[in-house]
Amino acid sequence: MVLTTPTSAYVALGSNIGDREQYLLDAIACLNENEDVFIAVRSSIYETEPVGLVDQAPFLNMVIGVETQLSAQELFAHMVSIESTLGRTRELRFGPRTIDLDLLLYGELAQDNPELILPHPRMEERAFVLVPLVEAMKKQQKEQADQWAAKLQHLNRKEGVTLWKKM
Ligand code: PH2
Ligand code: MG
Ligand code: MG
Repeated sequence: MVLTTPTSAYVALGSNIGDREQYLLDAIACLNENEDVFIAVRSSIYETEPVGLVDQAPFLNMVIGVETQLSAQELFAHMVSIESTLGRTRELRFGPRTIDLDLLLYGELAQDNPELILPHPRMEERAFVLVPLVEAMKKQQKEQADQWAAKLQHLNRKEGVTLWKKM
């Protein structure tokens, strides 16, 4: 067995169909089922107004931090398979979904692979990502949290993100 130092990665979760909280919790449980993924930290759950396609139900969003031995590609593939297990269909870009799992950060990795761009290309514009990300990071990597908190400060649209369940 090859043991390598695990990488810290951050995953954003979102749901706006059905039992939204249960989808978030089921997705975390599925991620945790992989023996090479350890859930290190989770943010609170936020209720958020839809962004992009605004005529749809409000989302629940949260961010978790994981420690993983998987490569970014492997982790991403695992996330996509969880989405389909939990009934995600892709009819409309930015449209309603039972569960959406987005890989935000994988260690320091920056890559432009069109299949998986890292860091996530739209995260800096999205308060529904940055608010829970900063909360999760603060529990773990204070310095990195400050850096993202500064980006959140610069965001004009911070409204529409409400604490829904404190964790
Ligand atoms: N996800 C989208 C599009 N719009 N809006 C909110 N509030 N939360 C989301 O997770 C979200 C969205 C595409 O992934
Ligand atoms: Mg998304
Ligand atoms: Mg997605």
